[in-house]
Amino acid sequence: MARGKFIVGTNFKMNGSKAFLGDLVESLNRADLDINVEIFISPPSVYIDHVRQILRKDIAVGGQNCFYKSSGTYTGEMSAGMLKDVNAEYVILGHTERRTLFKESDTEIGLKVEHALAAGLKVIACIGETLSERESGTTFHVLFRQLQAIVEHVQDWTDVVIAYEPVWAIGTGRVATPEQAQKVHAAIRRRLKETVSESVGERMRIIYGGSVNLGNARDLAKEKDVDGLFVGGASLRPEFVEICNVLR
Ligand code: G2H
Repeated sequence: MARGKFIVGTNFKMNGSKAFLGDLVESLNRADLDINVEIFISPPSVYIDHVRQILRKDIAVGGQNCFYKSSGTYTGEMSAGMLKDVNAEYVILGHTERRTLFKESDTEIGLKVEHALAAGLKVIACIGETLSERESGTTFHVLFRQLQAIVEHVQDWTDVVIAYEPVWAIGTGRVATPEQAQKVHAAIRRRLKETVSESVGERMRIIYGGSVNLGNARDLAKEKDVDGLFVGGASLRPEFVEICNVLR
């Protein structure tokens, strides 16, 4: 069963400015990019509309978060419909920084995934264990708990991508080894086969994030259950273009 294109996505987090993003977009617009790779970039929300207007159309734009209500008295929040309105195609949900710094629960993330899919966005649903959870042997327990909260809120999985982002690898320079990533991705796939269906598990694109850079991208991408790369820090540097071409 076909799994869809390899994905390379960014999470710019709270970085950049209109000028910086303008330069970055210009370099992507000029780049010779692999047509076999699906690419999306996720600027801070205030820049999404601008970036969408200046960026080449074969690269998608995504949001880094959205709320689970369509509109109303939710100061500071944005809905999935609003992201759609400015032509975002993707939204990142459940990133560890949302879970820890902004206290988002598994349930809240499940609700957000449901809301975003209903609005027609594609969802990058993030799950990941902390270092202490890994060291205490609870990695799979934690990942499957986070995954279950998403499973309970999804009917149609067509527009879902799972991002495995070990918290201990995020922004630390300590990337998971290809073997570590493969082992977890295979386990997530197996779990989806057991809890959702054989075909959803088989077709699900599971991407890896956490200190991805040009030096480790190729080896990670070779693993059979690594269906893409999710890039933070390195996406703000010129090497991002080469990471996009990692399959060449
Ligand atoms: C994890 C990752 C982006 P970085 O958040 O998904 O960031 O590559 O900086 O570890």
